[in-house]
Amino acid sequence: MAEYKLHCFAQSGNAYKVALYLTTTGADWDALFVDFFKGGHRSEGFTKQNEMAEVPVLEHGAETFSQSGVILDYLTETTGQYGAKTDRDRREILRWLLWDNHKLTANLATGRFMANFLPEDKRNPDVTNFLIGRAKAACHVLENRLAKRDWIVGGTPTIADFSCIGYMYYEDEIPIDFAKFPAIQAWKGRMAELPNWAHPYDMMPGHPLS
Ligand SMILES: N[C@@H](CCC(=O)N[C@@H](CS)C(=O)NCC(=O)O)C(=O)O
Repeated sequence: MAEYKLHCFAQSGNAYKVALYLTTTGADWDALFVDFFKGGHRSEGFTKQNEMAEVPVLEHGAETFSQSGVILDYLTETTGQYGAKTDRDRREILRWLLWDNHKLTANLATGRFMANFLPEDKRNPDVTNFLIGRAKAACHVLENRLAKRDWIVGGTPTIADFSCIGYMYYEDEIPIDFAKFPAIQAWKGRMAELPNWAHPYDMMPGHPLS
């Protein structure tokens, strides 16, 4: 049995943040499929592990964690990789994790969901446009940050990068012109050079949707 078990599905950028971390650090991990589109995250078995009914969930020995930011923080302790080197950087990483969850991922993920996965008769273009507008504003913030530096915090990749990259490789499913964000595009290229990088659809189960 693998050391880490990640409850995930291929369309989940939040799960990808952790899956990519586990993969590039060479951790021994297995993906446990959550059938999200059939309500698997709301099942009794799943909510016993995570009362928030959200993917991802990580199991490690007797410990179970949810919230990708918390999981990434935990993994920096167990693997010793991609964490902060100073107290100042630790706070900077936390600042970007909070921002990512609130402004970047929240809007990118929900806008993408509305545009691609919600049944067509339930889609509301006004809501989608609002979310994508918010996501674009967040992308401008990230673009400005990355225009003068290779990584979000410090001089090497950290879990802040793993968090913010979560949805970036699903670009074909997000109605944003990413060509207008050259620093983000270059950073995605650098992340894709990390060991064993793969696209989320090739890293986690459940693609294509059946
Ligand atoms: N802040 C959470 C967000 C997790 C999240 O929203 N996951 C999605 C799947 S990508 C989910 O399970 N959503 C369930 C729902 O909104 O009902 C994290 O970083 O783990």
